[in-house]
Amino acid sequence: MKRYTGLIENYRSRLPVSESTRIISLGEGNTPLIELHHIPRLIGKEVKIYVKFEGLNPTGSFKDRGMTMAVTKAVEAGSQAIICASTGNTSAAAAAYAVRAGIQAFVLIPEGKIALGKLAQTLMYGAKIIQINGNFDRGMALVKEVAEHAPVTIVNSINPYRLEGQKTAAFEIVDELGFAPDYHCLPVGNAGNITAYWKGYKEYFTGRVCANTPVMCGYQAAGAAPFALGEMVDNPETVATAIRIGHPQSWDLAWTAQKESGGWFDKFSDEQILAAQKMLSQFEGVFCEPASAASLAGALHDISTGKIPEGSIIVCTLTGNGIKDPEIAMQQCADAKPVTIDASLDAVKRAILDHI
Ligand code: AN7
Repeated sequence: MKRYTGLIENYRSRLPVSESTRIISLGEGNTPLIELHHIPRLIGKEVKIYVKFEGLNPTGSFKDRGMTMAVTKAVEAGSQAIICASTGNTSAAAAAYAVRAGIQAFVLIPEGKIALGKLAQTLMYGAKIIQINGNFDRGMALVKEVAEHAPVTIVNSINPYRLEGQKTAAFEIVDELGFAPDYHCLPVGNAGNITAYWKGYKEYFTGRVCANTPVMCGYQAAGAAPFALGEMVDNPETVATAIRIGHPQSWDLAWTAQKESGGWFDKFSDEQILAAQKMLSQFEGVFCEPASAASLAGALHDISTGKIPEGSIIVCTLTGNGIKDPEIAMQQCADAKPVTIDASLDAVKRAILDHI
């Protein structure tokens, strides 16, 4: 039996590590690619939709792919501390991998705009949390400035090793399907991930005769949609706090991915995003966080209009786990409060029979 020991070991030859590099890993990657069985039938379209469930990474999001690489390289370079600005998931991943490496993590987060699970994780891992009374974009600007004045390595996706790690998700998809999907749909915030996937697909097919890369589709929340609008947004707002970002860091790289792949950006309302999140849970048994569901919201919209034609094979990346944001989940199910009954056989029997 071959033990799975993380994505760096798995894709060593395609990543910037040497024989002597000490790998900082929590066994990230190798996440399931789940074919949706019910939703295509519900919408009455002949399409194959797979979801790449990145919520099953060690800290519950795709950020672990980038963080194993970024922290491995930071440690290799002798760094004693890492820093990031974050809407929540990056801070949780940075905190966990810092502990693993035995170094210090500092995280800047927008006060009151972090999902509860992400804050709880980051506290548990013991990172130094710095809350600011400003949004992610302001935090990111501050992190870039402070890194010039203090001995800390930035582990946001402007760190190129983050994208190196994240590109492995595309490798896994092609390895598993045996080919690339026709369309790849992603939620977009800073646009590091869509950039990394595109890099991964291109690298996978370099030098091969039947190069077949997907059309990249990037979906944003309507209130935080700089790519869909074609300009930066100063006061981004969305219930999907993970992608509450108005000044994306990978602006040029993501436009290149869009153009080279023949793809597009679009935006969807919070209601559409939340509806997709609930649909995935209630029809497929897959619970992702709100931001992640933007990928499916966009795919379903573009399938319904025919922009994504019938017969297509589509992959949607579900970037984070639904358990990260229990408050939104409870709001989503406000009209499905559990009933409380007598602790007797009779009452339990009645409660069951009422539902059959
Ligand atoms: C669940 O944690 O930016 O387009 O600071 O957590 O690569 O930025 C999170 C981003 C999508 C957007 N889905 O990815 C952070 C942060 C989830 C996320 C995105 C994020 P990018």
